[in-house]
Amino acid sequence: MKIGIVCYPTFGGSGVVATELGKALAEKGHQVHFISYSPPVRLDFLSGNLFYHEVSVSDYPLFDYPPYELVLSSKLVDVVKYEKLDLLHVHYAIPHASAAYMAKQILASQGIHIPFITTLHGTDITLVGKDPSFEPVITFAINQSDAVTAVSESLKKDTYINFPHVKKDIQVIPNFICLNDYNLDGGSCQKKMYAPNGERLLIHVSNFRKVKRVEDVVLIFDKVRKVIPSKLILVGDGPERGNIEKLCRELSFCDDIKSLGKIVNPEQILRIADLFLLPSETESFGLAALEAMASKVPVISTNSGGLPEVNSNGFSGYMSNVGDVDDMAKNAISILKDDATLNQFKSNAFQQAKKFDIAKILPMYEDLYKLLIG
Ligand code: GMT
Repeated sequence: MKIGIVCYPTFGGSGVVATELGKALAEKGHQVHFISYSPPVRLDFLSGNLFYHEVSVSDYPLFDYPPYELVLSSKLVDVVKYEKLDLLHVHYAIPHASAAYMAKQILASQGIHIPFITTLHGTDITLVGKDPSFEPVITFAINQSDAVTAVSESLKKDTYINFPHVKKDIQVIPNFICLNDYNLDGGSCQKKMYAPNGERLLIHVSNFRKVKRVEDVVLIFDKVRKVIPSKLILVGDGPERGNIEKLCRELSFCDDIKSLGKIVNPEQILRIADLFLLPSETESFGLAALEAMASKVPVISTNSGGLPEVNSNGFSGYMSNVGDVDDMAKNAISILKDDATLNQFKSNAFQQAKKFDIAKILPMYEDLYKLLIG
């Protein structure tokens, strides 16, 4: 099949899922064309059947708000026509679904018929998408998609609640990881750099948006370190990073926290961690938690959104109510308290991650593609 994938090229989960999906499809022999405004960060190679098409937005002074959606639509028309694509798969509804709809109509007027799939990822529905100014367009674009998928049951439910006029049947296809990419051997020298005296290593990876509640990560860590010698690694960047680093500098245990910024392949640092902290206000899925579990790292998370579909309470980690840092710290300590318990949770986390191996999830997308192409 010849598939066009539209995504955000950034470190966010939707771009990561789209890129990993495209790479896996290409490996299976499909031809995949990524269309975005810069190369997706996880697109670390191109091959005979993996292509990238850049959407460039004109900076004409009249445009206070550059019309990205229009140039994306035009690019889609161009790529579908000249690369003879069979279907488009757009990740994140805003503005990709409406751009795909526009492209589809333009192509239809030229006698070319192409289906498009919209995959809903989370904030396009739960945060950004709830803004009433987006509602009519998102509802329309979802209803006009040839197929719609959501990354969790929770997100599917939220879509019908937040967008009451959405009539489309939504199929849940969970996010995935490619377990083969997780090289779990080694790392002991690297671990010594961050935990020189054998301390436990806690880690948080996110885009440092308010929804991630990174200050709760620091509060949990403070409670844990008072009971068990530990260090904290923060990975990622975003609007809250400055505030968090300021908070850390004011704390007496500032030296126990390292903020590393963005890392393209987080598994390189996850493999040395003992515990992953994800105290988010909401997560449609929590890909970062799954990446941690694939690295044999148990997860302390909230129980909001789709997290209960990913983290198994008492098995791969624990879940608490949003903001209950006391409970999250208590659970963290119970996992870290001795090697036998920690090793059991590490092994469980890996077992849980296996449920989301790409080998199980990829055929779901392929079947959907086949159905639409007919
Ligand atoms: O978490 C973010 O803020 C980024 C966002 C995105 O669109 O890239 O992530 C969302 O999609 C991920 C991939 O499907 C999910 O794993 C995340 O849970 C989801 N984020 C939220 O729902 C807050």
